[in-house]
Amino acid sequence: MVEAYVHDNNTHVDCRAPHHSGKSVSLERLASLGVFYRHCRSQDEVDAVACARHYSNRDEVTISPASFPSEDAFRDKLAVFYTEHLHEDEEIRYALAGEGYFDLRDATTGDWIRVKLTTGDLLIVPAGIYHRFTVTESNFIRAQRLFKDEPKWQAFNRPEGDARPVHKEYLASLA
Ligand code: KMT
Ligand code: NI
Repeated sequence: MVEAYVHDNNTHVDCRAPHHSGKSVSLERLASLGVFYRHCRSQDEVDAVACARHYSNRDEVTISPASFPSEDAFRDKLAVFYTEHLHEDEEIRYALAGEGYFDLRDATTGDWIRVKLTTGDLLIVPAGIYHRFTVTESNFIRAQRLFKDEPKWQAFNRPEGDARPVHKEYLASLA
C-alpha cells in the first residue's frame, strides 16, 4: 500500500527524512487533488496507463550522488527538485528502483501531502499542481518520466506559477 501523509513542515530536518506528521492521507483525498496512484507490477501495466491517457514520450532518470559529476551537483539538483513548482502538462512518474518522495500541495488546506514512491509505484501528477520532489534517505531512485507530448521541462516556481493559466484551470477543477 502506498504511503501518503501530511508533511510535518519541519524545516530544520533534511528534506530526505520522512517528515511524517502522524496524519495519513487516503487515495480518495489524493484523487480529490487530481493525483492518482497505482502500483504496476510490469512495464506492460505502465504502458497500458500511458496508452489510455495518450502519452507518447518517456525518458529515464537516475537520481543519486553517483549519477552526478560531484556531490555539489547532486545537492544543486535536489534543491531544484525540492523547490515548489508546477508544470503545464500532466506527467506520470514510475519508480523502477529505489525510492523518492513527491510532495503535492493541497491548494485548499495548504498542506503538503507526501507520497512515497517505491519500486513499481506510479503517480499521475496533474498539470498546474504545485509540487516538489526528493529522494529518501537512501539517496537513490531510478524513475521513468512519461510525457503527453514533447517533454515540457519548464518549471514555474511559486509564486510565479500562480499567474499561469494552467494553475488557474487546475484550481477551477477543484471547485
Ligand atoms: C518533477 O517534476 O519535479 C520531477 O520530475 C522530479 C524528478 S522525477 C523522479
Ligand atoms: Ni516537477
